[in-house]
Amino acid sequence: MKLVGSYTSPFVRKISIIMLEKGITFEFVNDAPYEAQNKIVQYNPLGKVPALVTDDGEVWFNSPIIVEYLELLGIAPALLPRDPMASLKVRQIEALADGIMDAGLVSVREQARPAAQQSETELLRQREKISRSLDTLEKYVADGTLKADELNVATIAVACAIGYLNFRRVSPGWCVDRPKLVKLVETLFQRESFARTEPPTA
Ligand SMILES: N[C@@H](CCC(=O)N[C@@H](CS)C(=O)NCC(=O)O)C(=O)O
Repeated sequence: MKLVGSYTSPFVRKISIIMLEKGITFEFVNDAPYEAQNKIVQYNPLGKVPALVTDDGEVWFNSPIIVEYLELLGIAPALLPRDPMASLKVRQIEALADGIMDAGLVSVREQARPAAQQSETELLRQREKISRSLDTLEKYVADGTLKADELNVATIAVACAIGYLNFRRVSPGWCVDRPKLVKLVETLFQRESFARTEPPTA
């Protein structure tokens, strides 16, 4: 299998981690969606990463769809519960984590524009999305919906989203007053799959 993506994308990291945890061998095709000459549209007309190319040449894109495909392969460990409603709840938290990644990405793109063109209103909207979502996640850890010792699509996505906030220094004070969430992500960050997919600093 081939995973098309960039090393800095949190969505790509989520998929890389899932494949590493399942022991699926894959070739990483490094391409940068924001660079002019990228070839990502060959795989995904939206020009977004990740895209997964199977050994049969079938292409899957949008990370939740790729997750679904990987789970369908039936390779342990299962990262979604077998019960459909329990699975949907895990997917809902994945969607929340993906939304944090989206908001982080919009913030980074906005801040990359010339200072005079940046919108403080837009940056504030994105910061508020992130803050509300993190508060919700803190509650999920407090009430046991999310567990630090449980490896599933939700905990992986949450740790990837927060890893991206740390990497891009978006909402740098995110850990203040969210001690349970801090503990959860620190537990996940200790895994080899997370260490191996840390975004490059240079
Ligand atoms: N919902 C998509 C989001 C993917 C996404 O936004 N990826 C970013 C990189 S982190 C991208 O490729 N952006 C390029 C663009 O928007 O043109 C997913 O889950 O795969």
